[in-house]
Amino acid sequence: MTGHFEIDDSFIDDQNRKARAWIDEDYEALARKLRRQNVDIEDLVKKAAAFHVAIPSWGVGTGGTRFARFAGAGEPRDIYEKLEDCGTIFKLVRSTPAVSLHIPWDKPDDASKLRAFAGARGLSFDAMNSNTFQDQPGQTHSYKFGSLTHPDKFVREQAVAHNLECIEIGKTLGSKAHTVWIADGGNFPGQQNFRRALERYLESMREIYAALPDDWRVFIEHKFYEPAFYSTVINDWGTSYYCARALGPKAFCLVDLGHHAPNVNIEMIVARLIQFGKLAGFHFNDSKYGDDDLDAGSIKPFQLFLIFNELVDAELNSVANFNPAYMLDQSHNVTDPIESLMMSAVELVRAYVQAHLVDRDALADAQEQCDPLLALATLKQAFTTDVAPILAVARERSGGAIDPLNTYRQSGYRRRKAEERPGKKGVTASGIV
Ligand code: RM4
Ligand code: MN
Ligand code: MN
Repeated sequence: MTGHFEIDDSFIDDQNRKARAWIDEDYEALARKLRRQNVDIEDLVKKAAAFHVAIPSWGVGTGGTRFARFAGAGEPRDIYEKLEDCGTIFKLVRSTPAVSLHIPWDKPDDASKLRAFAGARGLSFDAMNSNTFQDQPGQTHSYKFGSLTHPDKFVREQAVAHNLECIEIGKTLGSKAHTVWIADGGNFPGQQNFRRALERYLESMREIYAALPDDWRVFIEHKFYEPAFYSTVINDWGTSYYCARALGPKAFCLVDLGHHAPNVNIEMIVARLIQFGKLAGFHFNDSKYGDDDLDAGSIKPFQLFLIFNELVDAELNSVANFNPAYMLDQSHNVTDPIESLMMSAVELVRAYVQAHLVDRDALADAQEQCDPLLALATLKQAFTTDVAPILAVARERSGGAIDPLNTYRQSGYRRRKAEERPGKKGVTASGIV
């Protein structure tokens, strides 16, 4: 892979020099404003620099809908090229040092080699993800009617074995968690016995749980519909919580923002899972209608902030068992995936820093005094503060770009990759990612 185009550190420095004038001015102005609120801007820069979110390996390829997929120029053609792109994102935004792998989409031929390749780019591996929602070439049993909950025990065994294989690969990669999302459910009333399906799920998950190394966690990901349109087996956070409890202390509940009905109070679900010590972490994305997999913060930035408000509250209170894994899970159908992932990572750091700006004493007072208006105003004050200079300075100090989008575009990275990676052009088959 040597000889492939990479964005040079000196190029980033050059671009940063051009942004110097405005960044210094804006940073100083914000520092003064925050000082009036008794906030030290340097503390927030440290918080911003410490926030990390994992990139999904499947996110750097162009996504699609069930109608079509329009391949982008210079798309990565294998996991090594995907890691090159993840390395580029990391280089520019600095908040994305880990990659979450989907198996078998990104099954490595040699996991040790892949780990070394990632390590050379400063990358490590976050949670593994299994795939029992598609059939693979040569597979013995079909998942058409389910996987871990299928009526046929041979199908269930095959699905369990696949999850064990993911854990094995993850051990070599240095991963410490395994995420299980199943597509199991029913399209028609009566198709599935609800209780029996959940019993089978637990039986299968117990086998997966038993294979977890001591220092691993397993994440249960709920979803209320799709691809099954009438019912899903792990449909909501309550079911997920019940299963995590039933499985044991290494099982936690993952919240994918797109896996809820519109208008559901997700921040409250997050608070509940924190309180019960069972929050695994997130698949961040945004949506208007369903599991749209749009870029984080693109539709409901206030909701994102309110979620981080709960997370920061837990962080500041050192809540037990609070160790959320942050991941993106998006499908980039019409944008350059690298650009979308960089901007999404930035949106998460923004929400995180803004949540740290909430005057928590004032908020607690307003709550105790039964003053809803002041409570909201306290949150809004943090949410409406433009923290962009903090994010830019945090990136710059850790070697990243003050303006990642512009730096990326100026670098010509995508054009160079289009030359290096020929062969994927025009309209191809539909596909989720
Ligand atoms: C699902 C779910 C999983 C993701 C797949 C591709 O809706 O979000 O996390 O792995 O899509
Ligand atoms: Mn997800
Ligand atoms: Mn999803």
